[in-house]
Amino acid sequence: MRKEKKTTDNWENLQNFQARPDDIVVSTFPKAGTTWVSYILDLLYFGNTAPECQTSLPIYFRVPFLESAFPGLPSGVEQVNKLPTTPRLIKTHLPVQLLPKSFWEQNCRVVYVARNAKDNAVSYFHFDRMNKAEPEPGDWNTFLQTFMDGKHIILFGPWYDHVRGYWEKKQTYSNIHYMFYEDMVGDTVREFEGLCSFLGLSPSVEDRERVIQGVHFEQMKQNKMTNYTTVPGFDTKETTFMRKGKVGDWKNHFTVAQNEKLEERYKQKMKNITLQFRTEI
Ligand code: PPS
Repeated sequence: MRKEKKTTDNWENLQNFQARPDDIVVSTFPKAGTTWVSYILDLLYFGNTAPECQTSLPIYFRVPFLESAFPGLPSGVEQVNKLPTTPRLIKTHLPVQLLPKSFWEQNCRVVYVARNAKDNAVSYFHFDRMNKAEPEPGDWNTFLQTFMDGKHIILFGPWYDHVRGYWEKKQTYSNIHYMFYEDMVGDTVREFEGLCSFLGLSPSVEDRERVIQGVHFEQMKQNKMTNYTTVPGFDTKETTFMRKGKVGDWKNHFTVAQNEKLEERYKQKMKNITLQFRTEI
């Protein structure tokens, strides 16, 4: 809530953000694979031209979080405005209707990553346990209830509306590339190729290998520039940002009753849509 308050203080600035046509937006509901795709993009565009950044600048400075407004740090908008790179890679969790309109006017490319609701909820729960800048998430059952009710994070709205909003936008705005976390885990190479094709990039065999190796879960978990261990507000004693990186961990968390309840809610909220998720691979 505290973070949301700061973001709303900066709301006008955010909504008036001036996009450039070559900006690339990475949009997700939190914990759906933002850092993974951000790092793929960063390596693709700047792995060769700015290799020193790979060892000195954490990913959250290279791909700023647009709506962020943390005390003592420049806002996300200020950080993006100061980015020296072309293209600018920009992270957001804003739901489609709150994304600054300039991105649409400039016909910017948007890479959206969606993750199945069950694993997304589990990942978010552990993240909230670790993130001391946010209120405690309570126990798993309490957390899951607020997540299912769509009340967990007001600014980004319910998971259902988020994934649905970008899916529906894609029907009329062709510059959205809609990806699934489960597909990325299942076949990283194929998803990487699809992303390159959307971006109009044809990396050399060596570059392709370098990116694919570099973005492997274990590599990113060890890499201080991508594993978020440099963030002071994260208490990593019990869990870490790069936690498991798996599809289906929800099975280790949900009771049968919790699963039935989510399935029921899911059916109501996700009817009349062609969007399909896999909860195991
Ligand atoms: S955030 O805070 O919204 O930016 O978090 P986000 O990066 O979207 O999501 C974090 C989850 O993504 C997993 N992750 C990965 N999985 C597989 N492979 C790679 N390379 C990878 N990088 C990040 C990370 O482990 C979090 O998921 P969980 O399930 O908690 O492990």
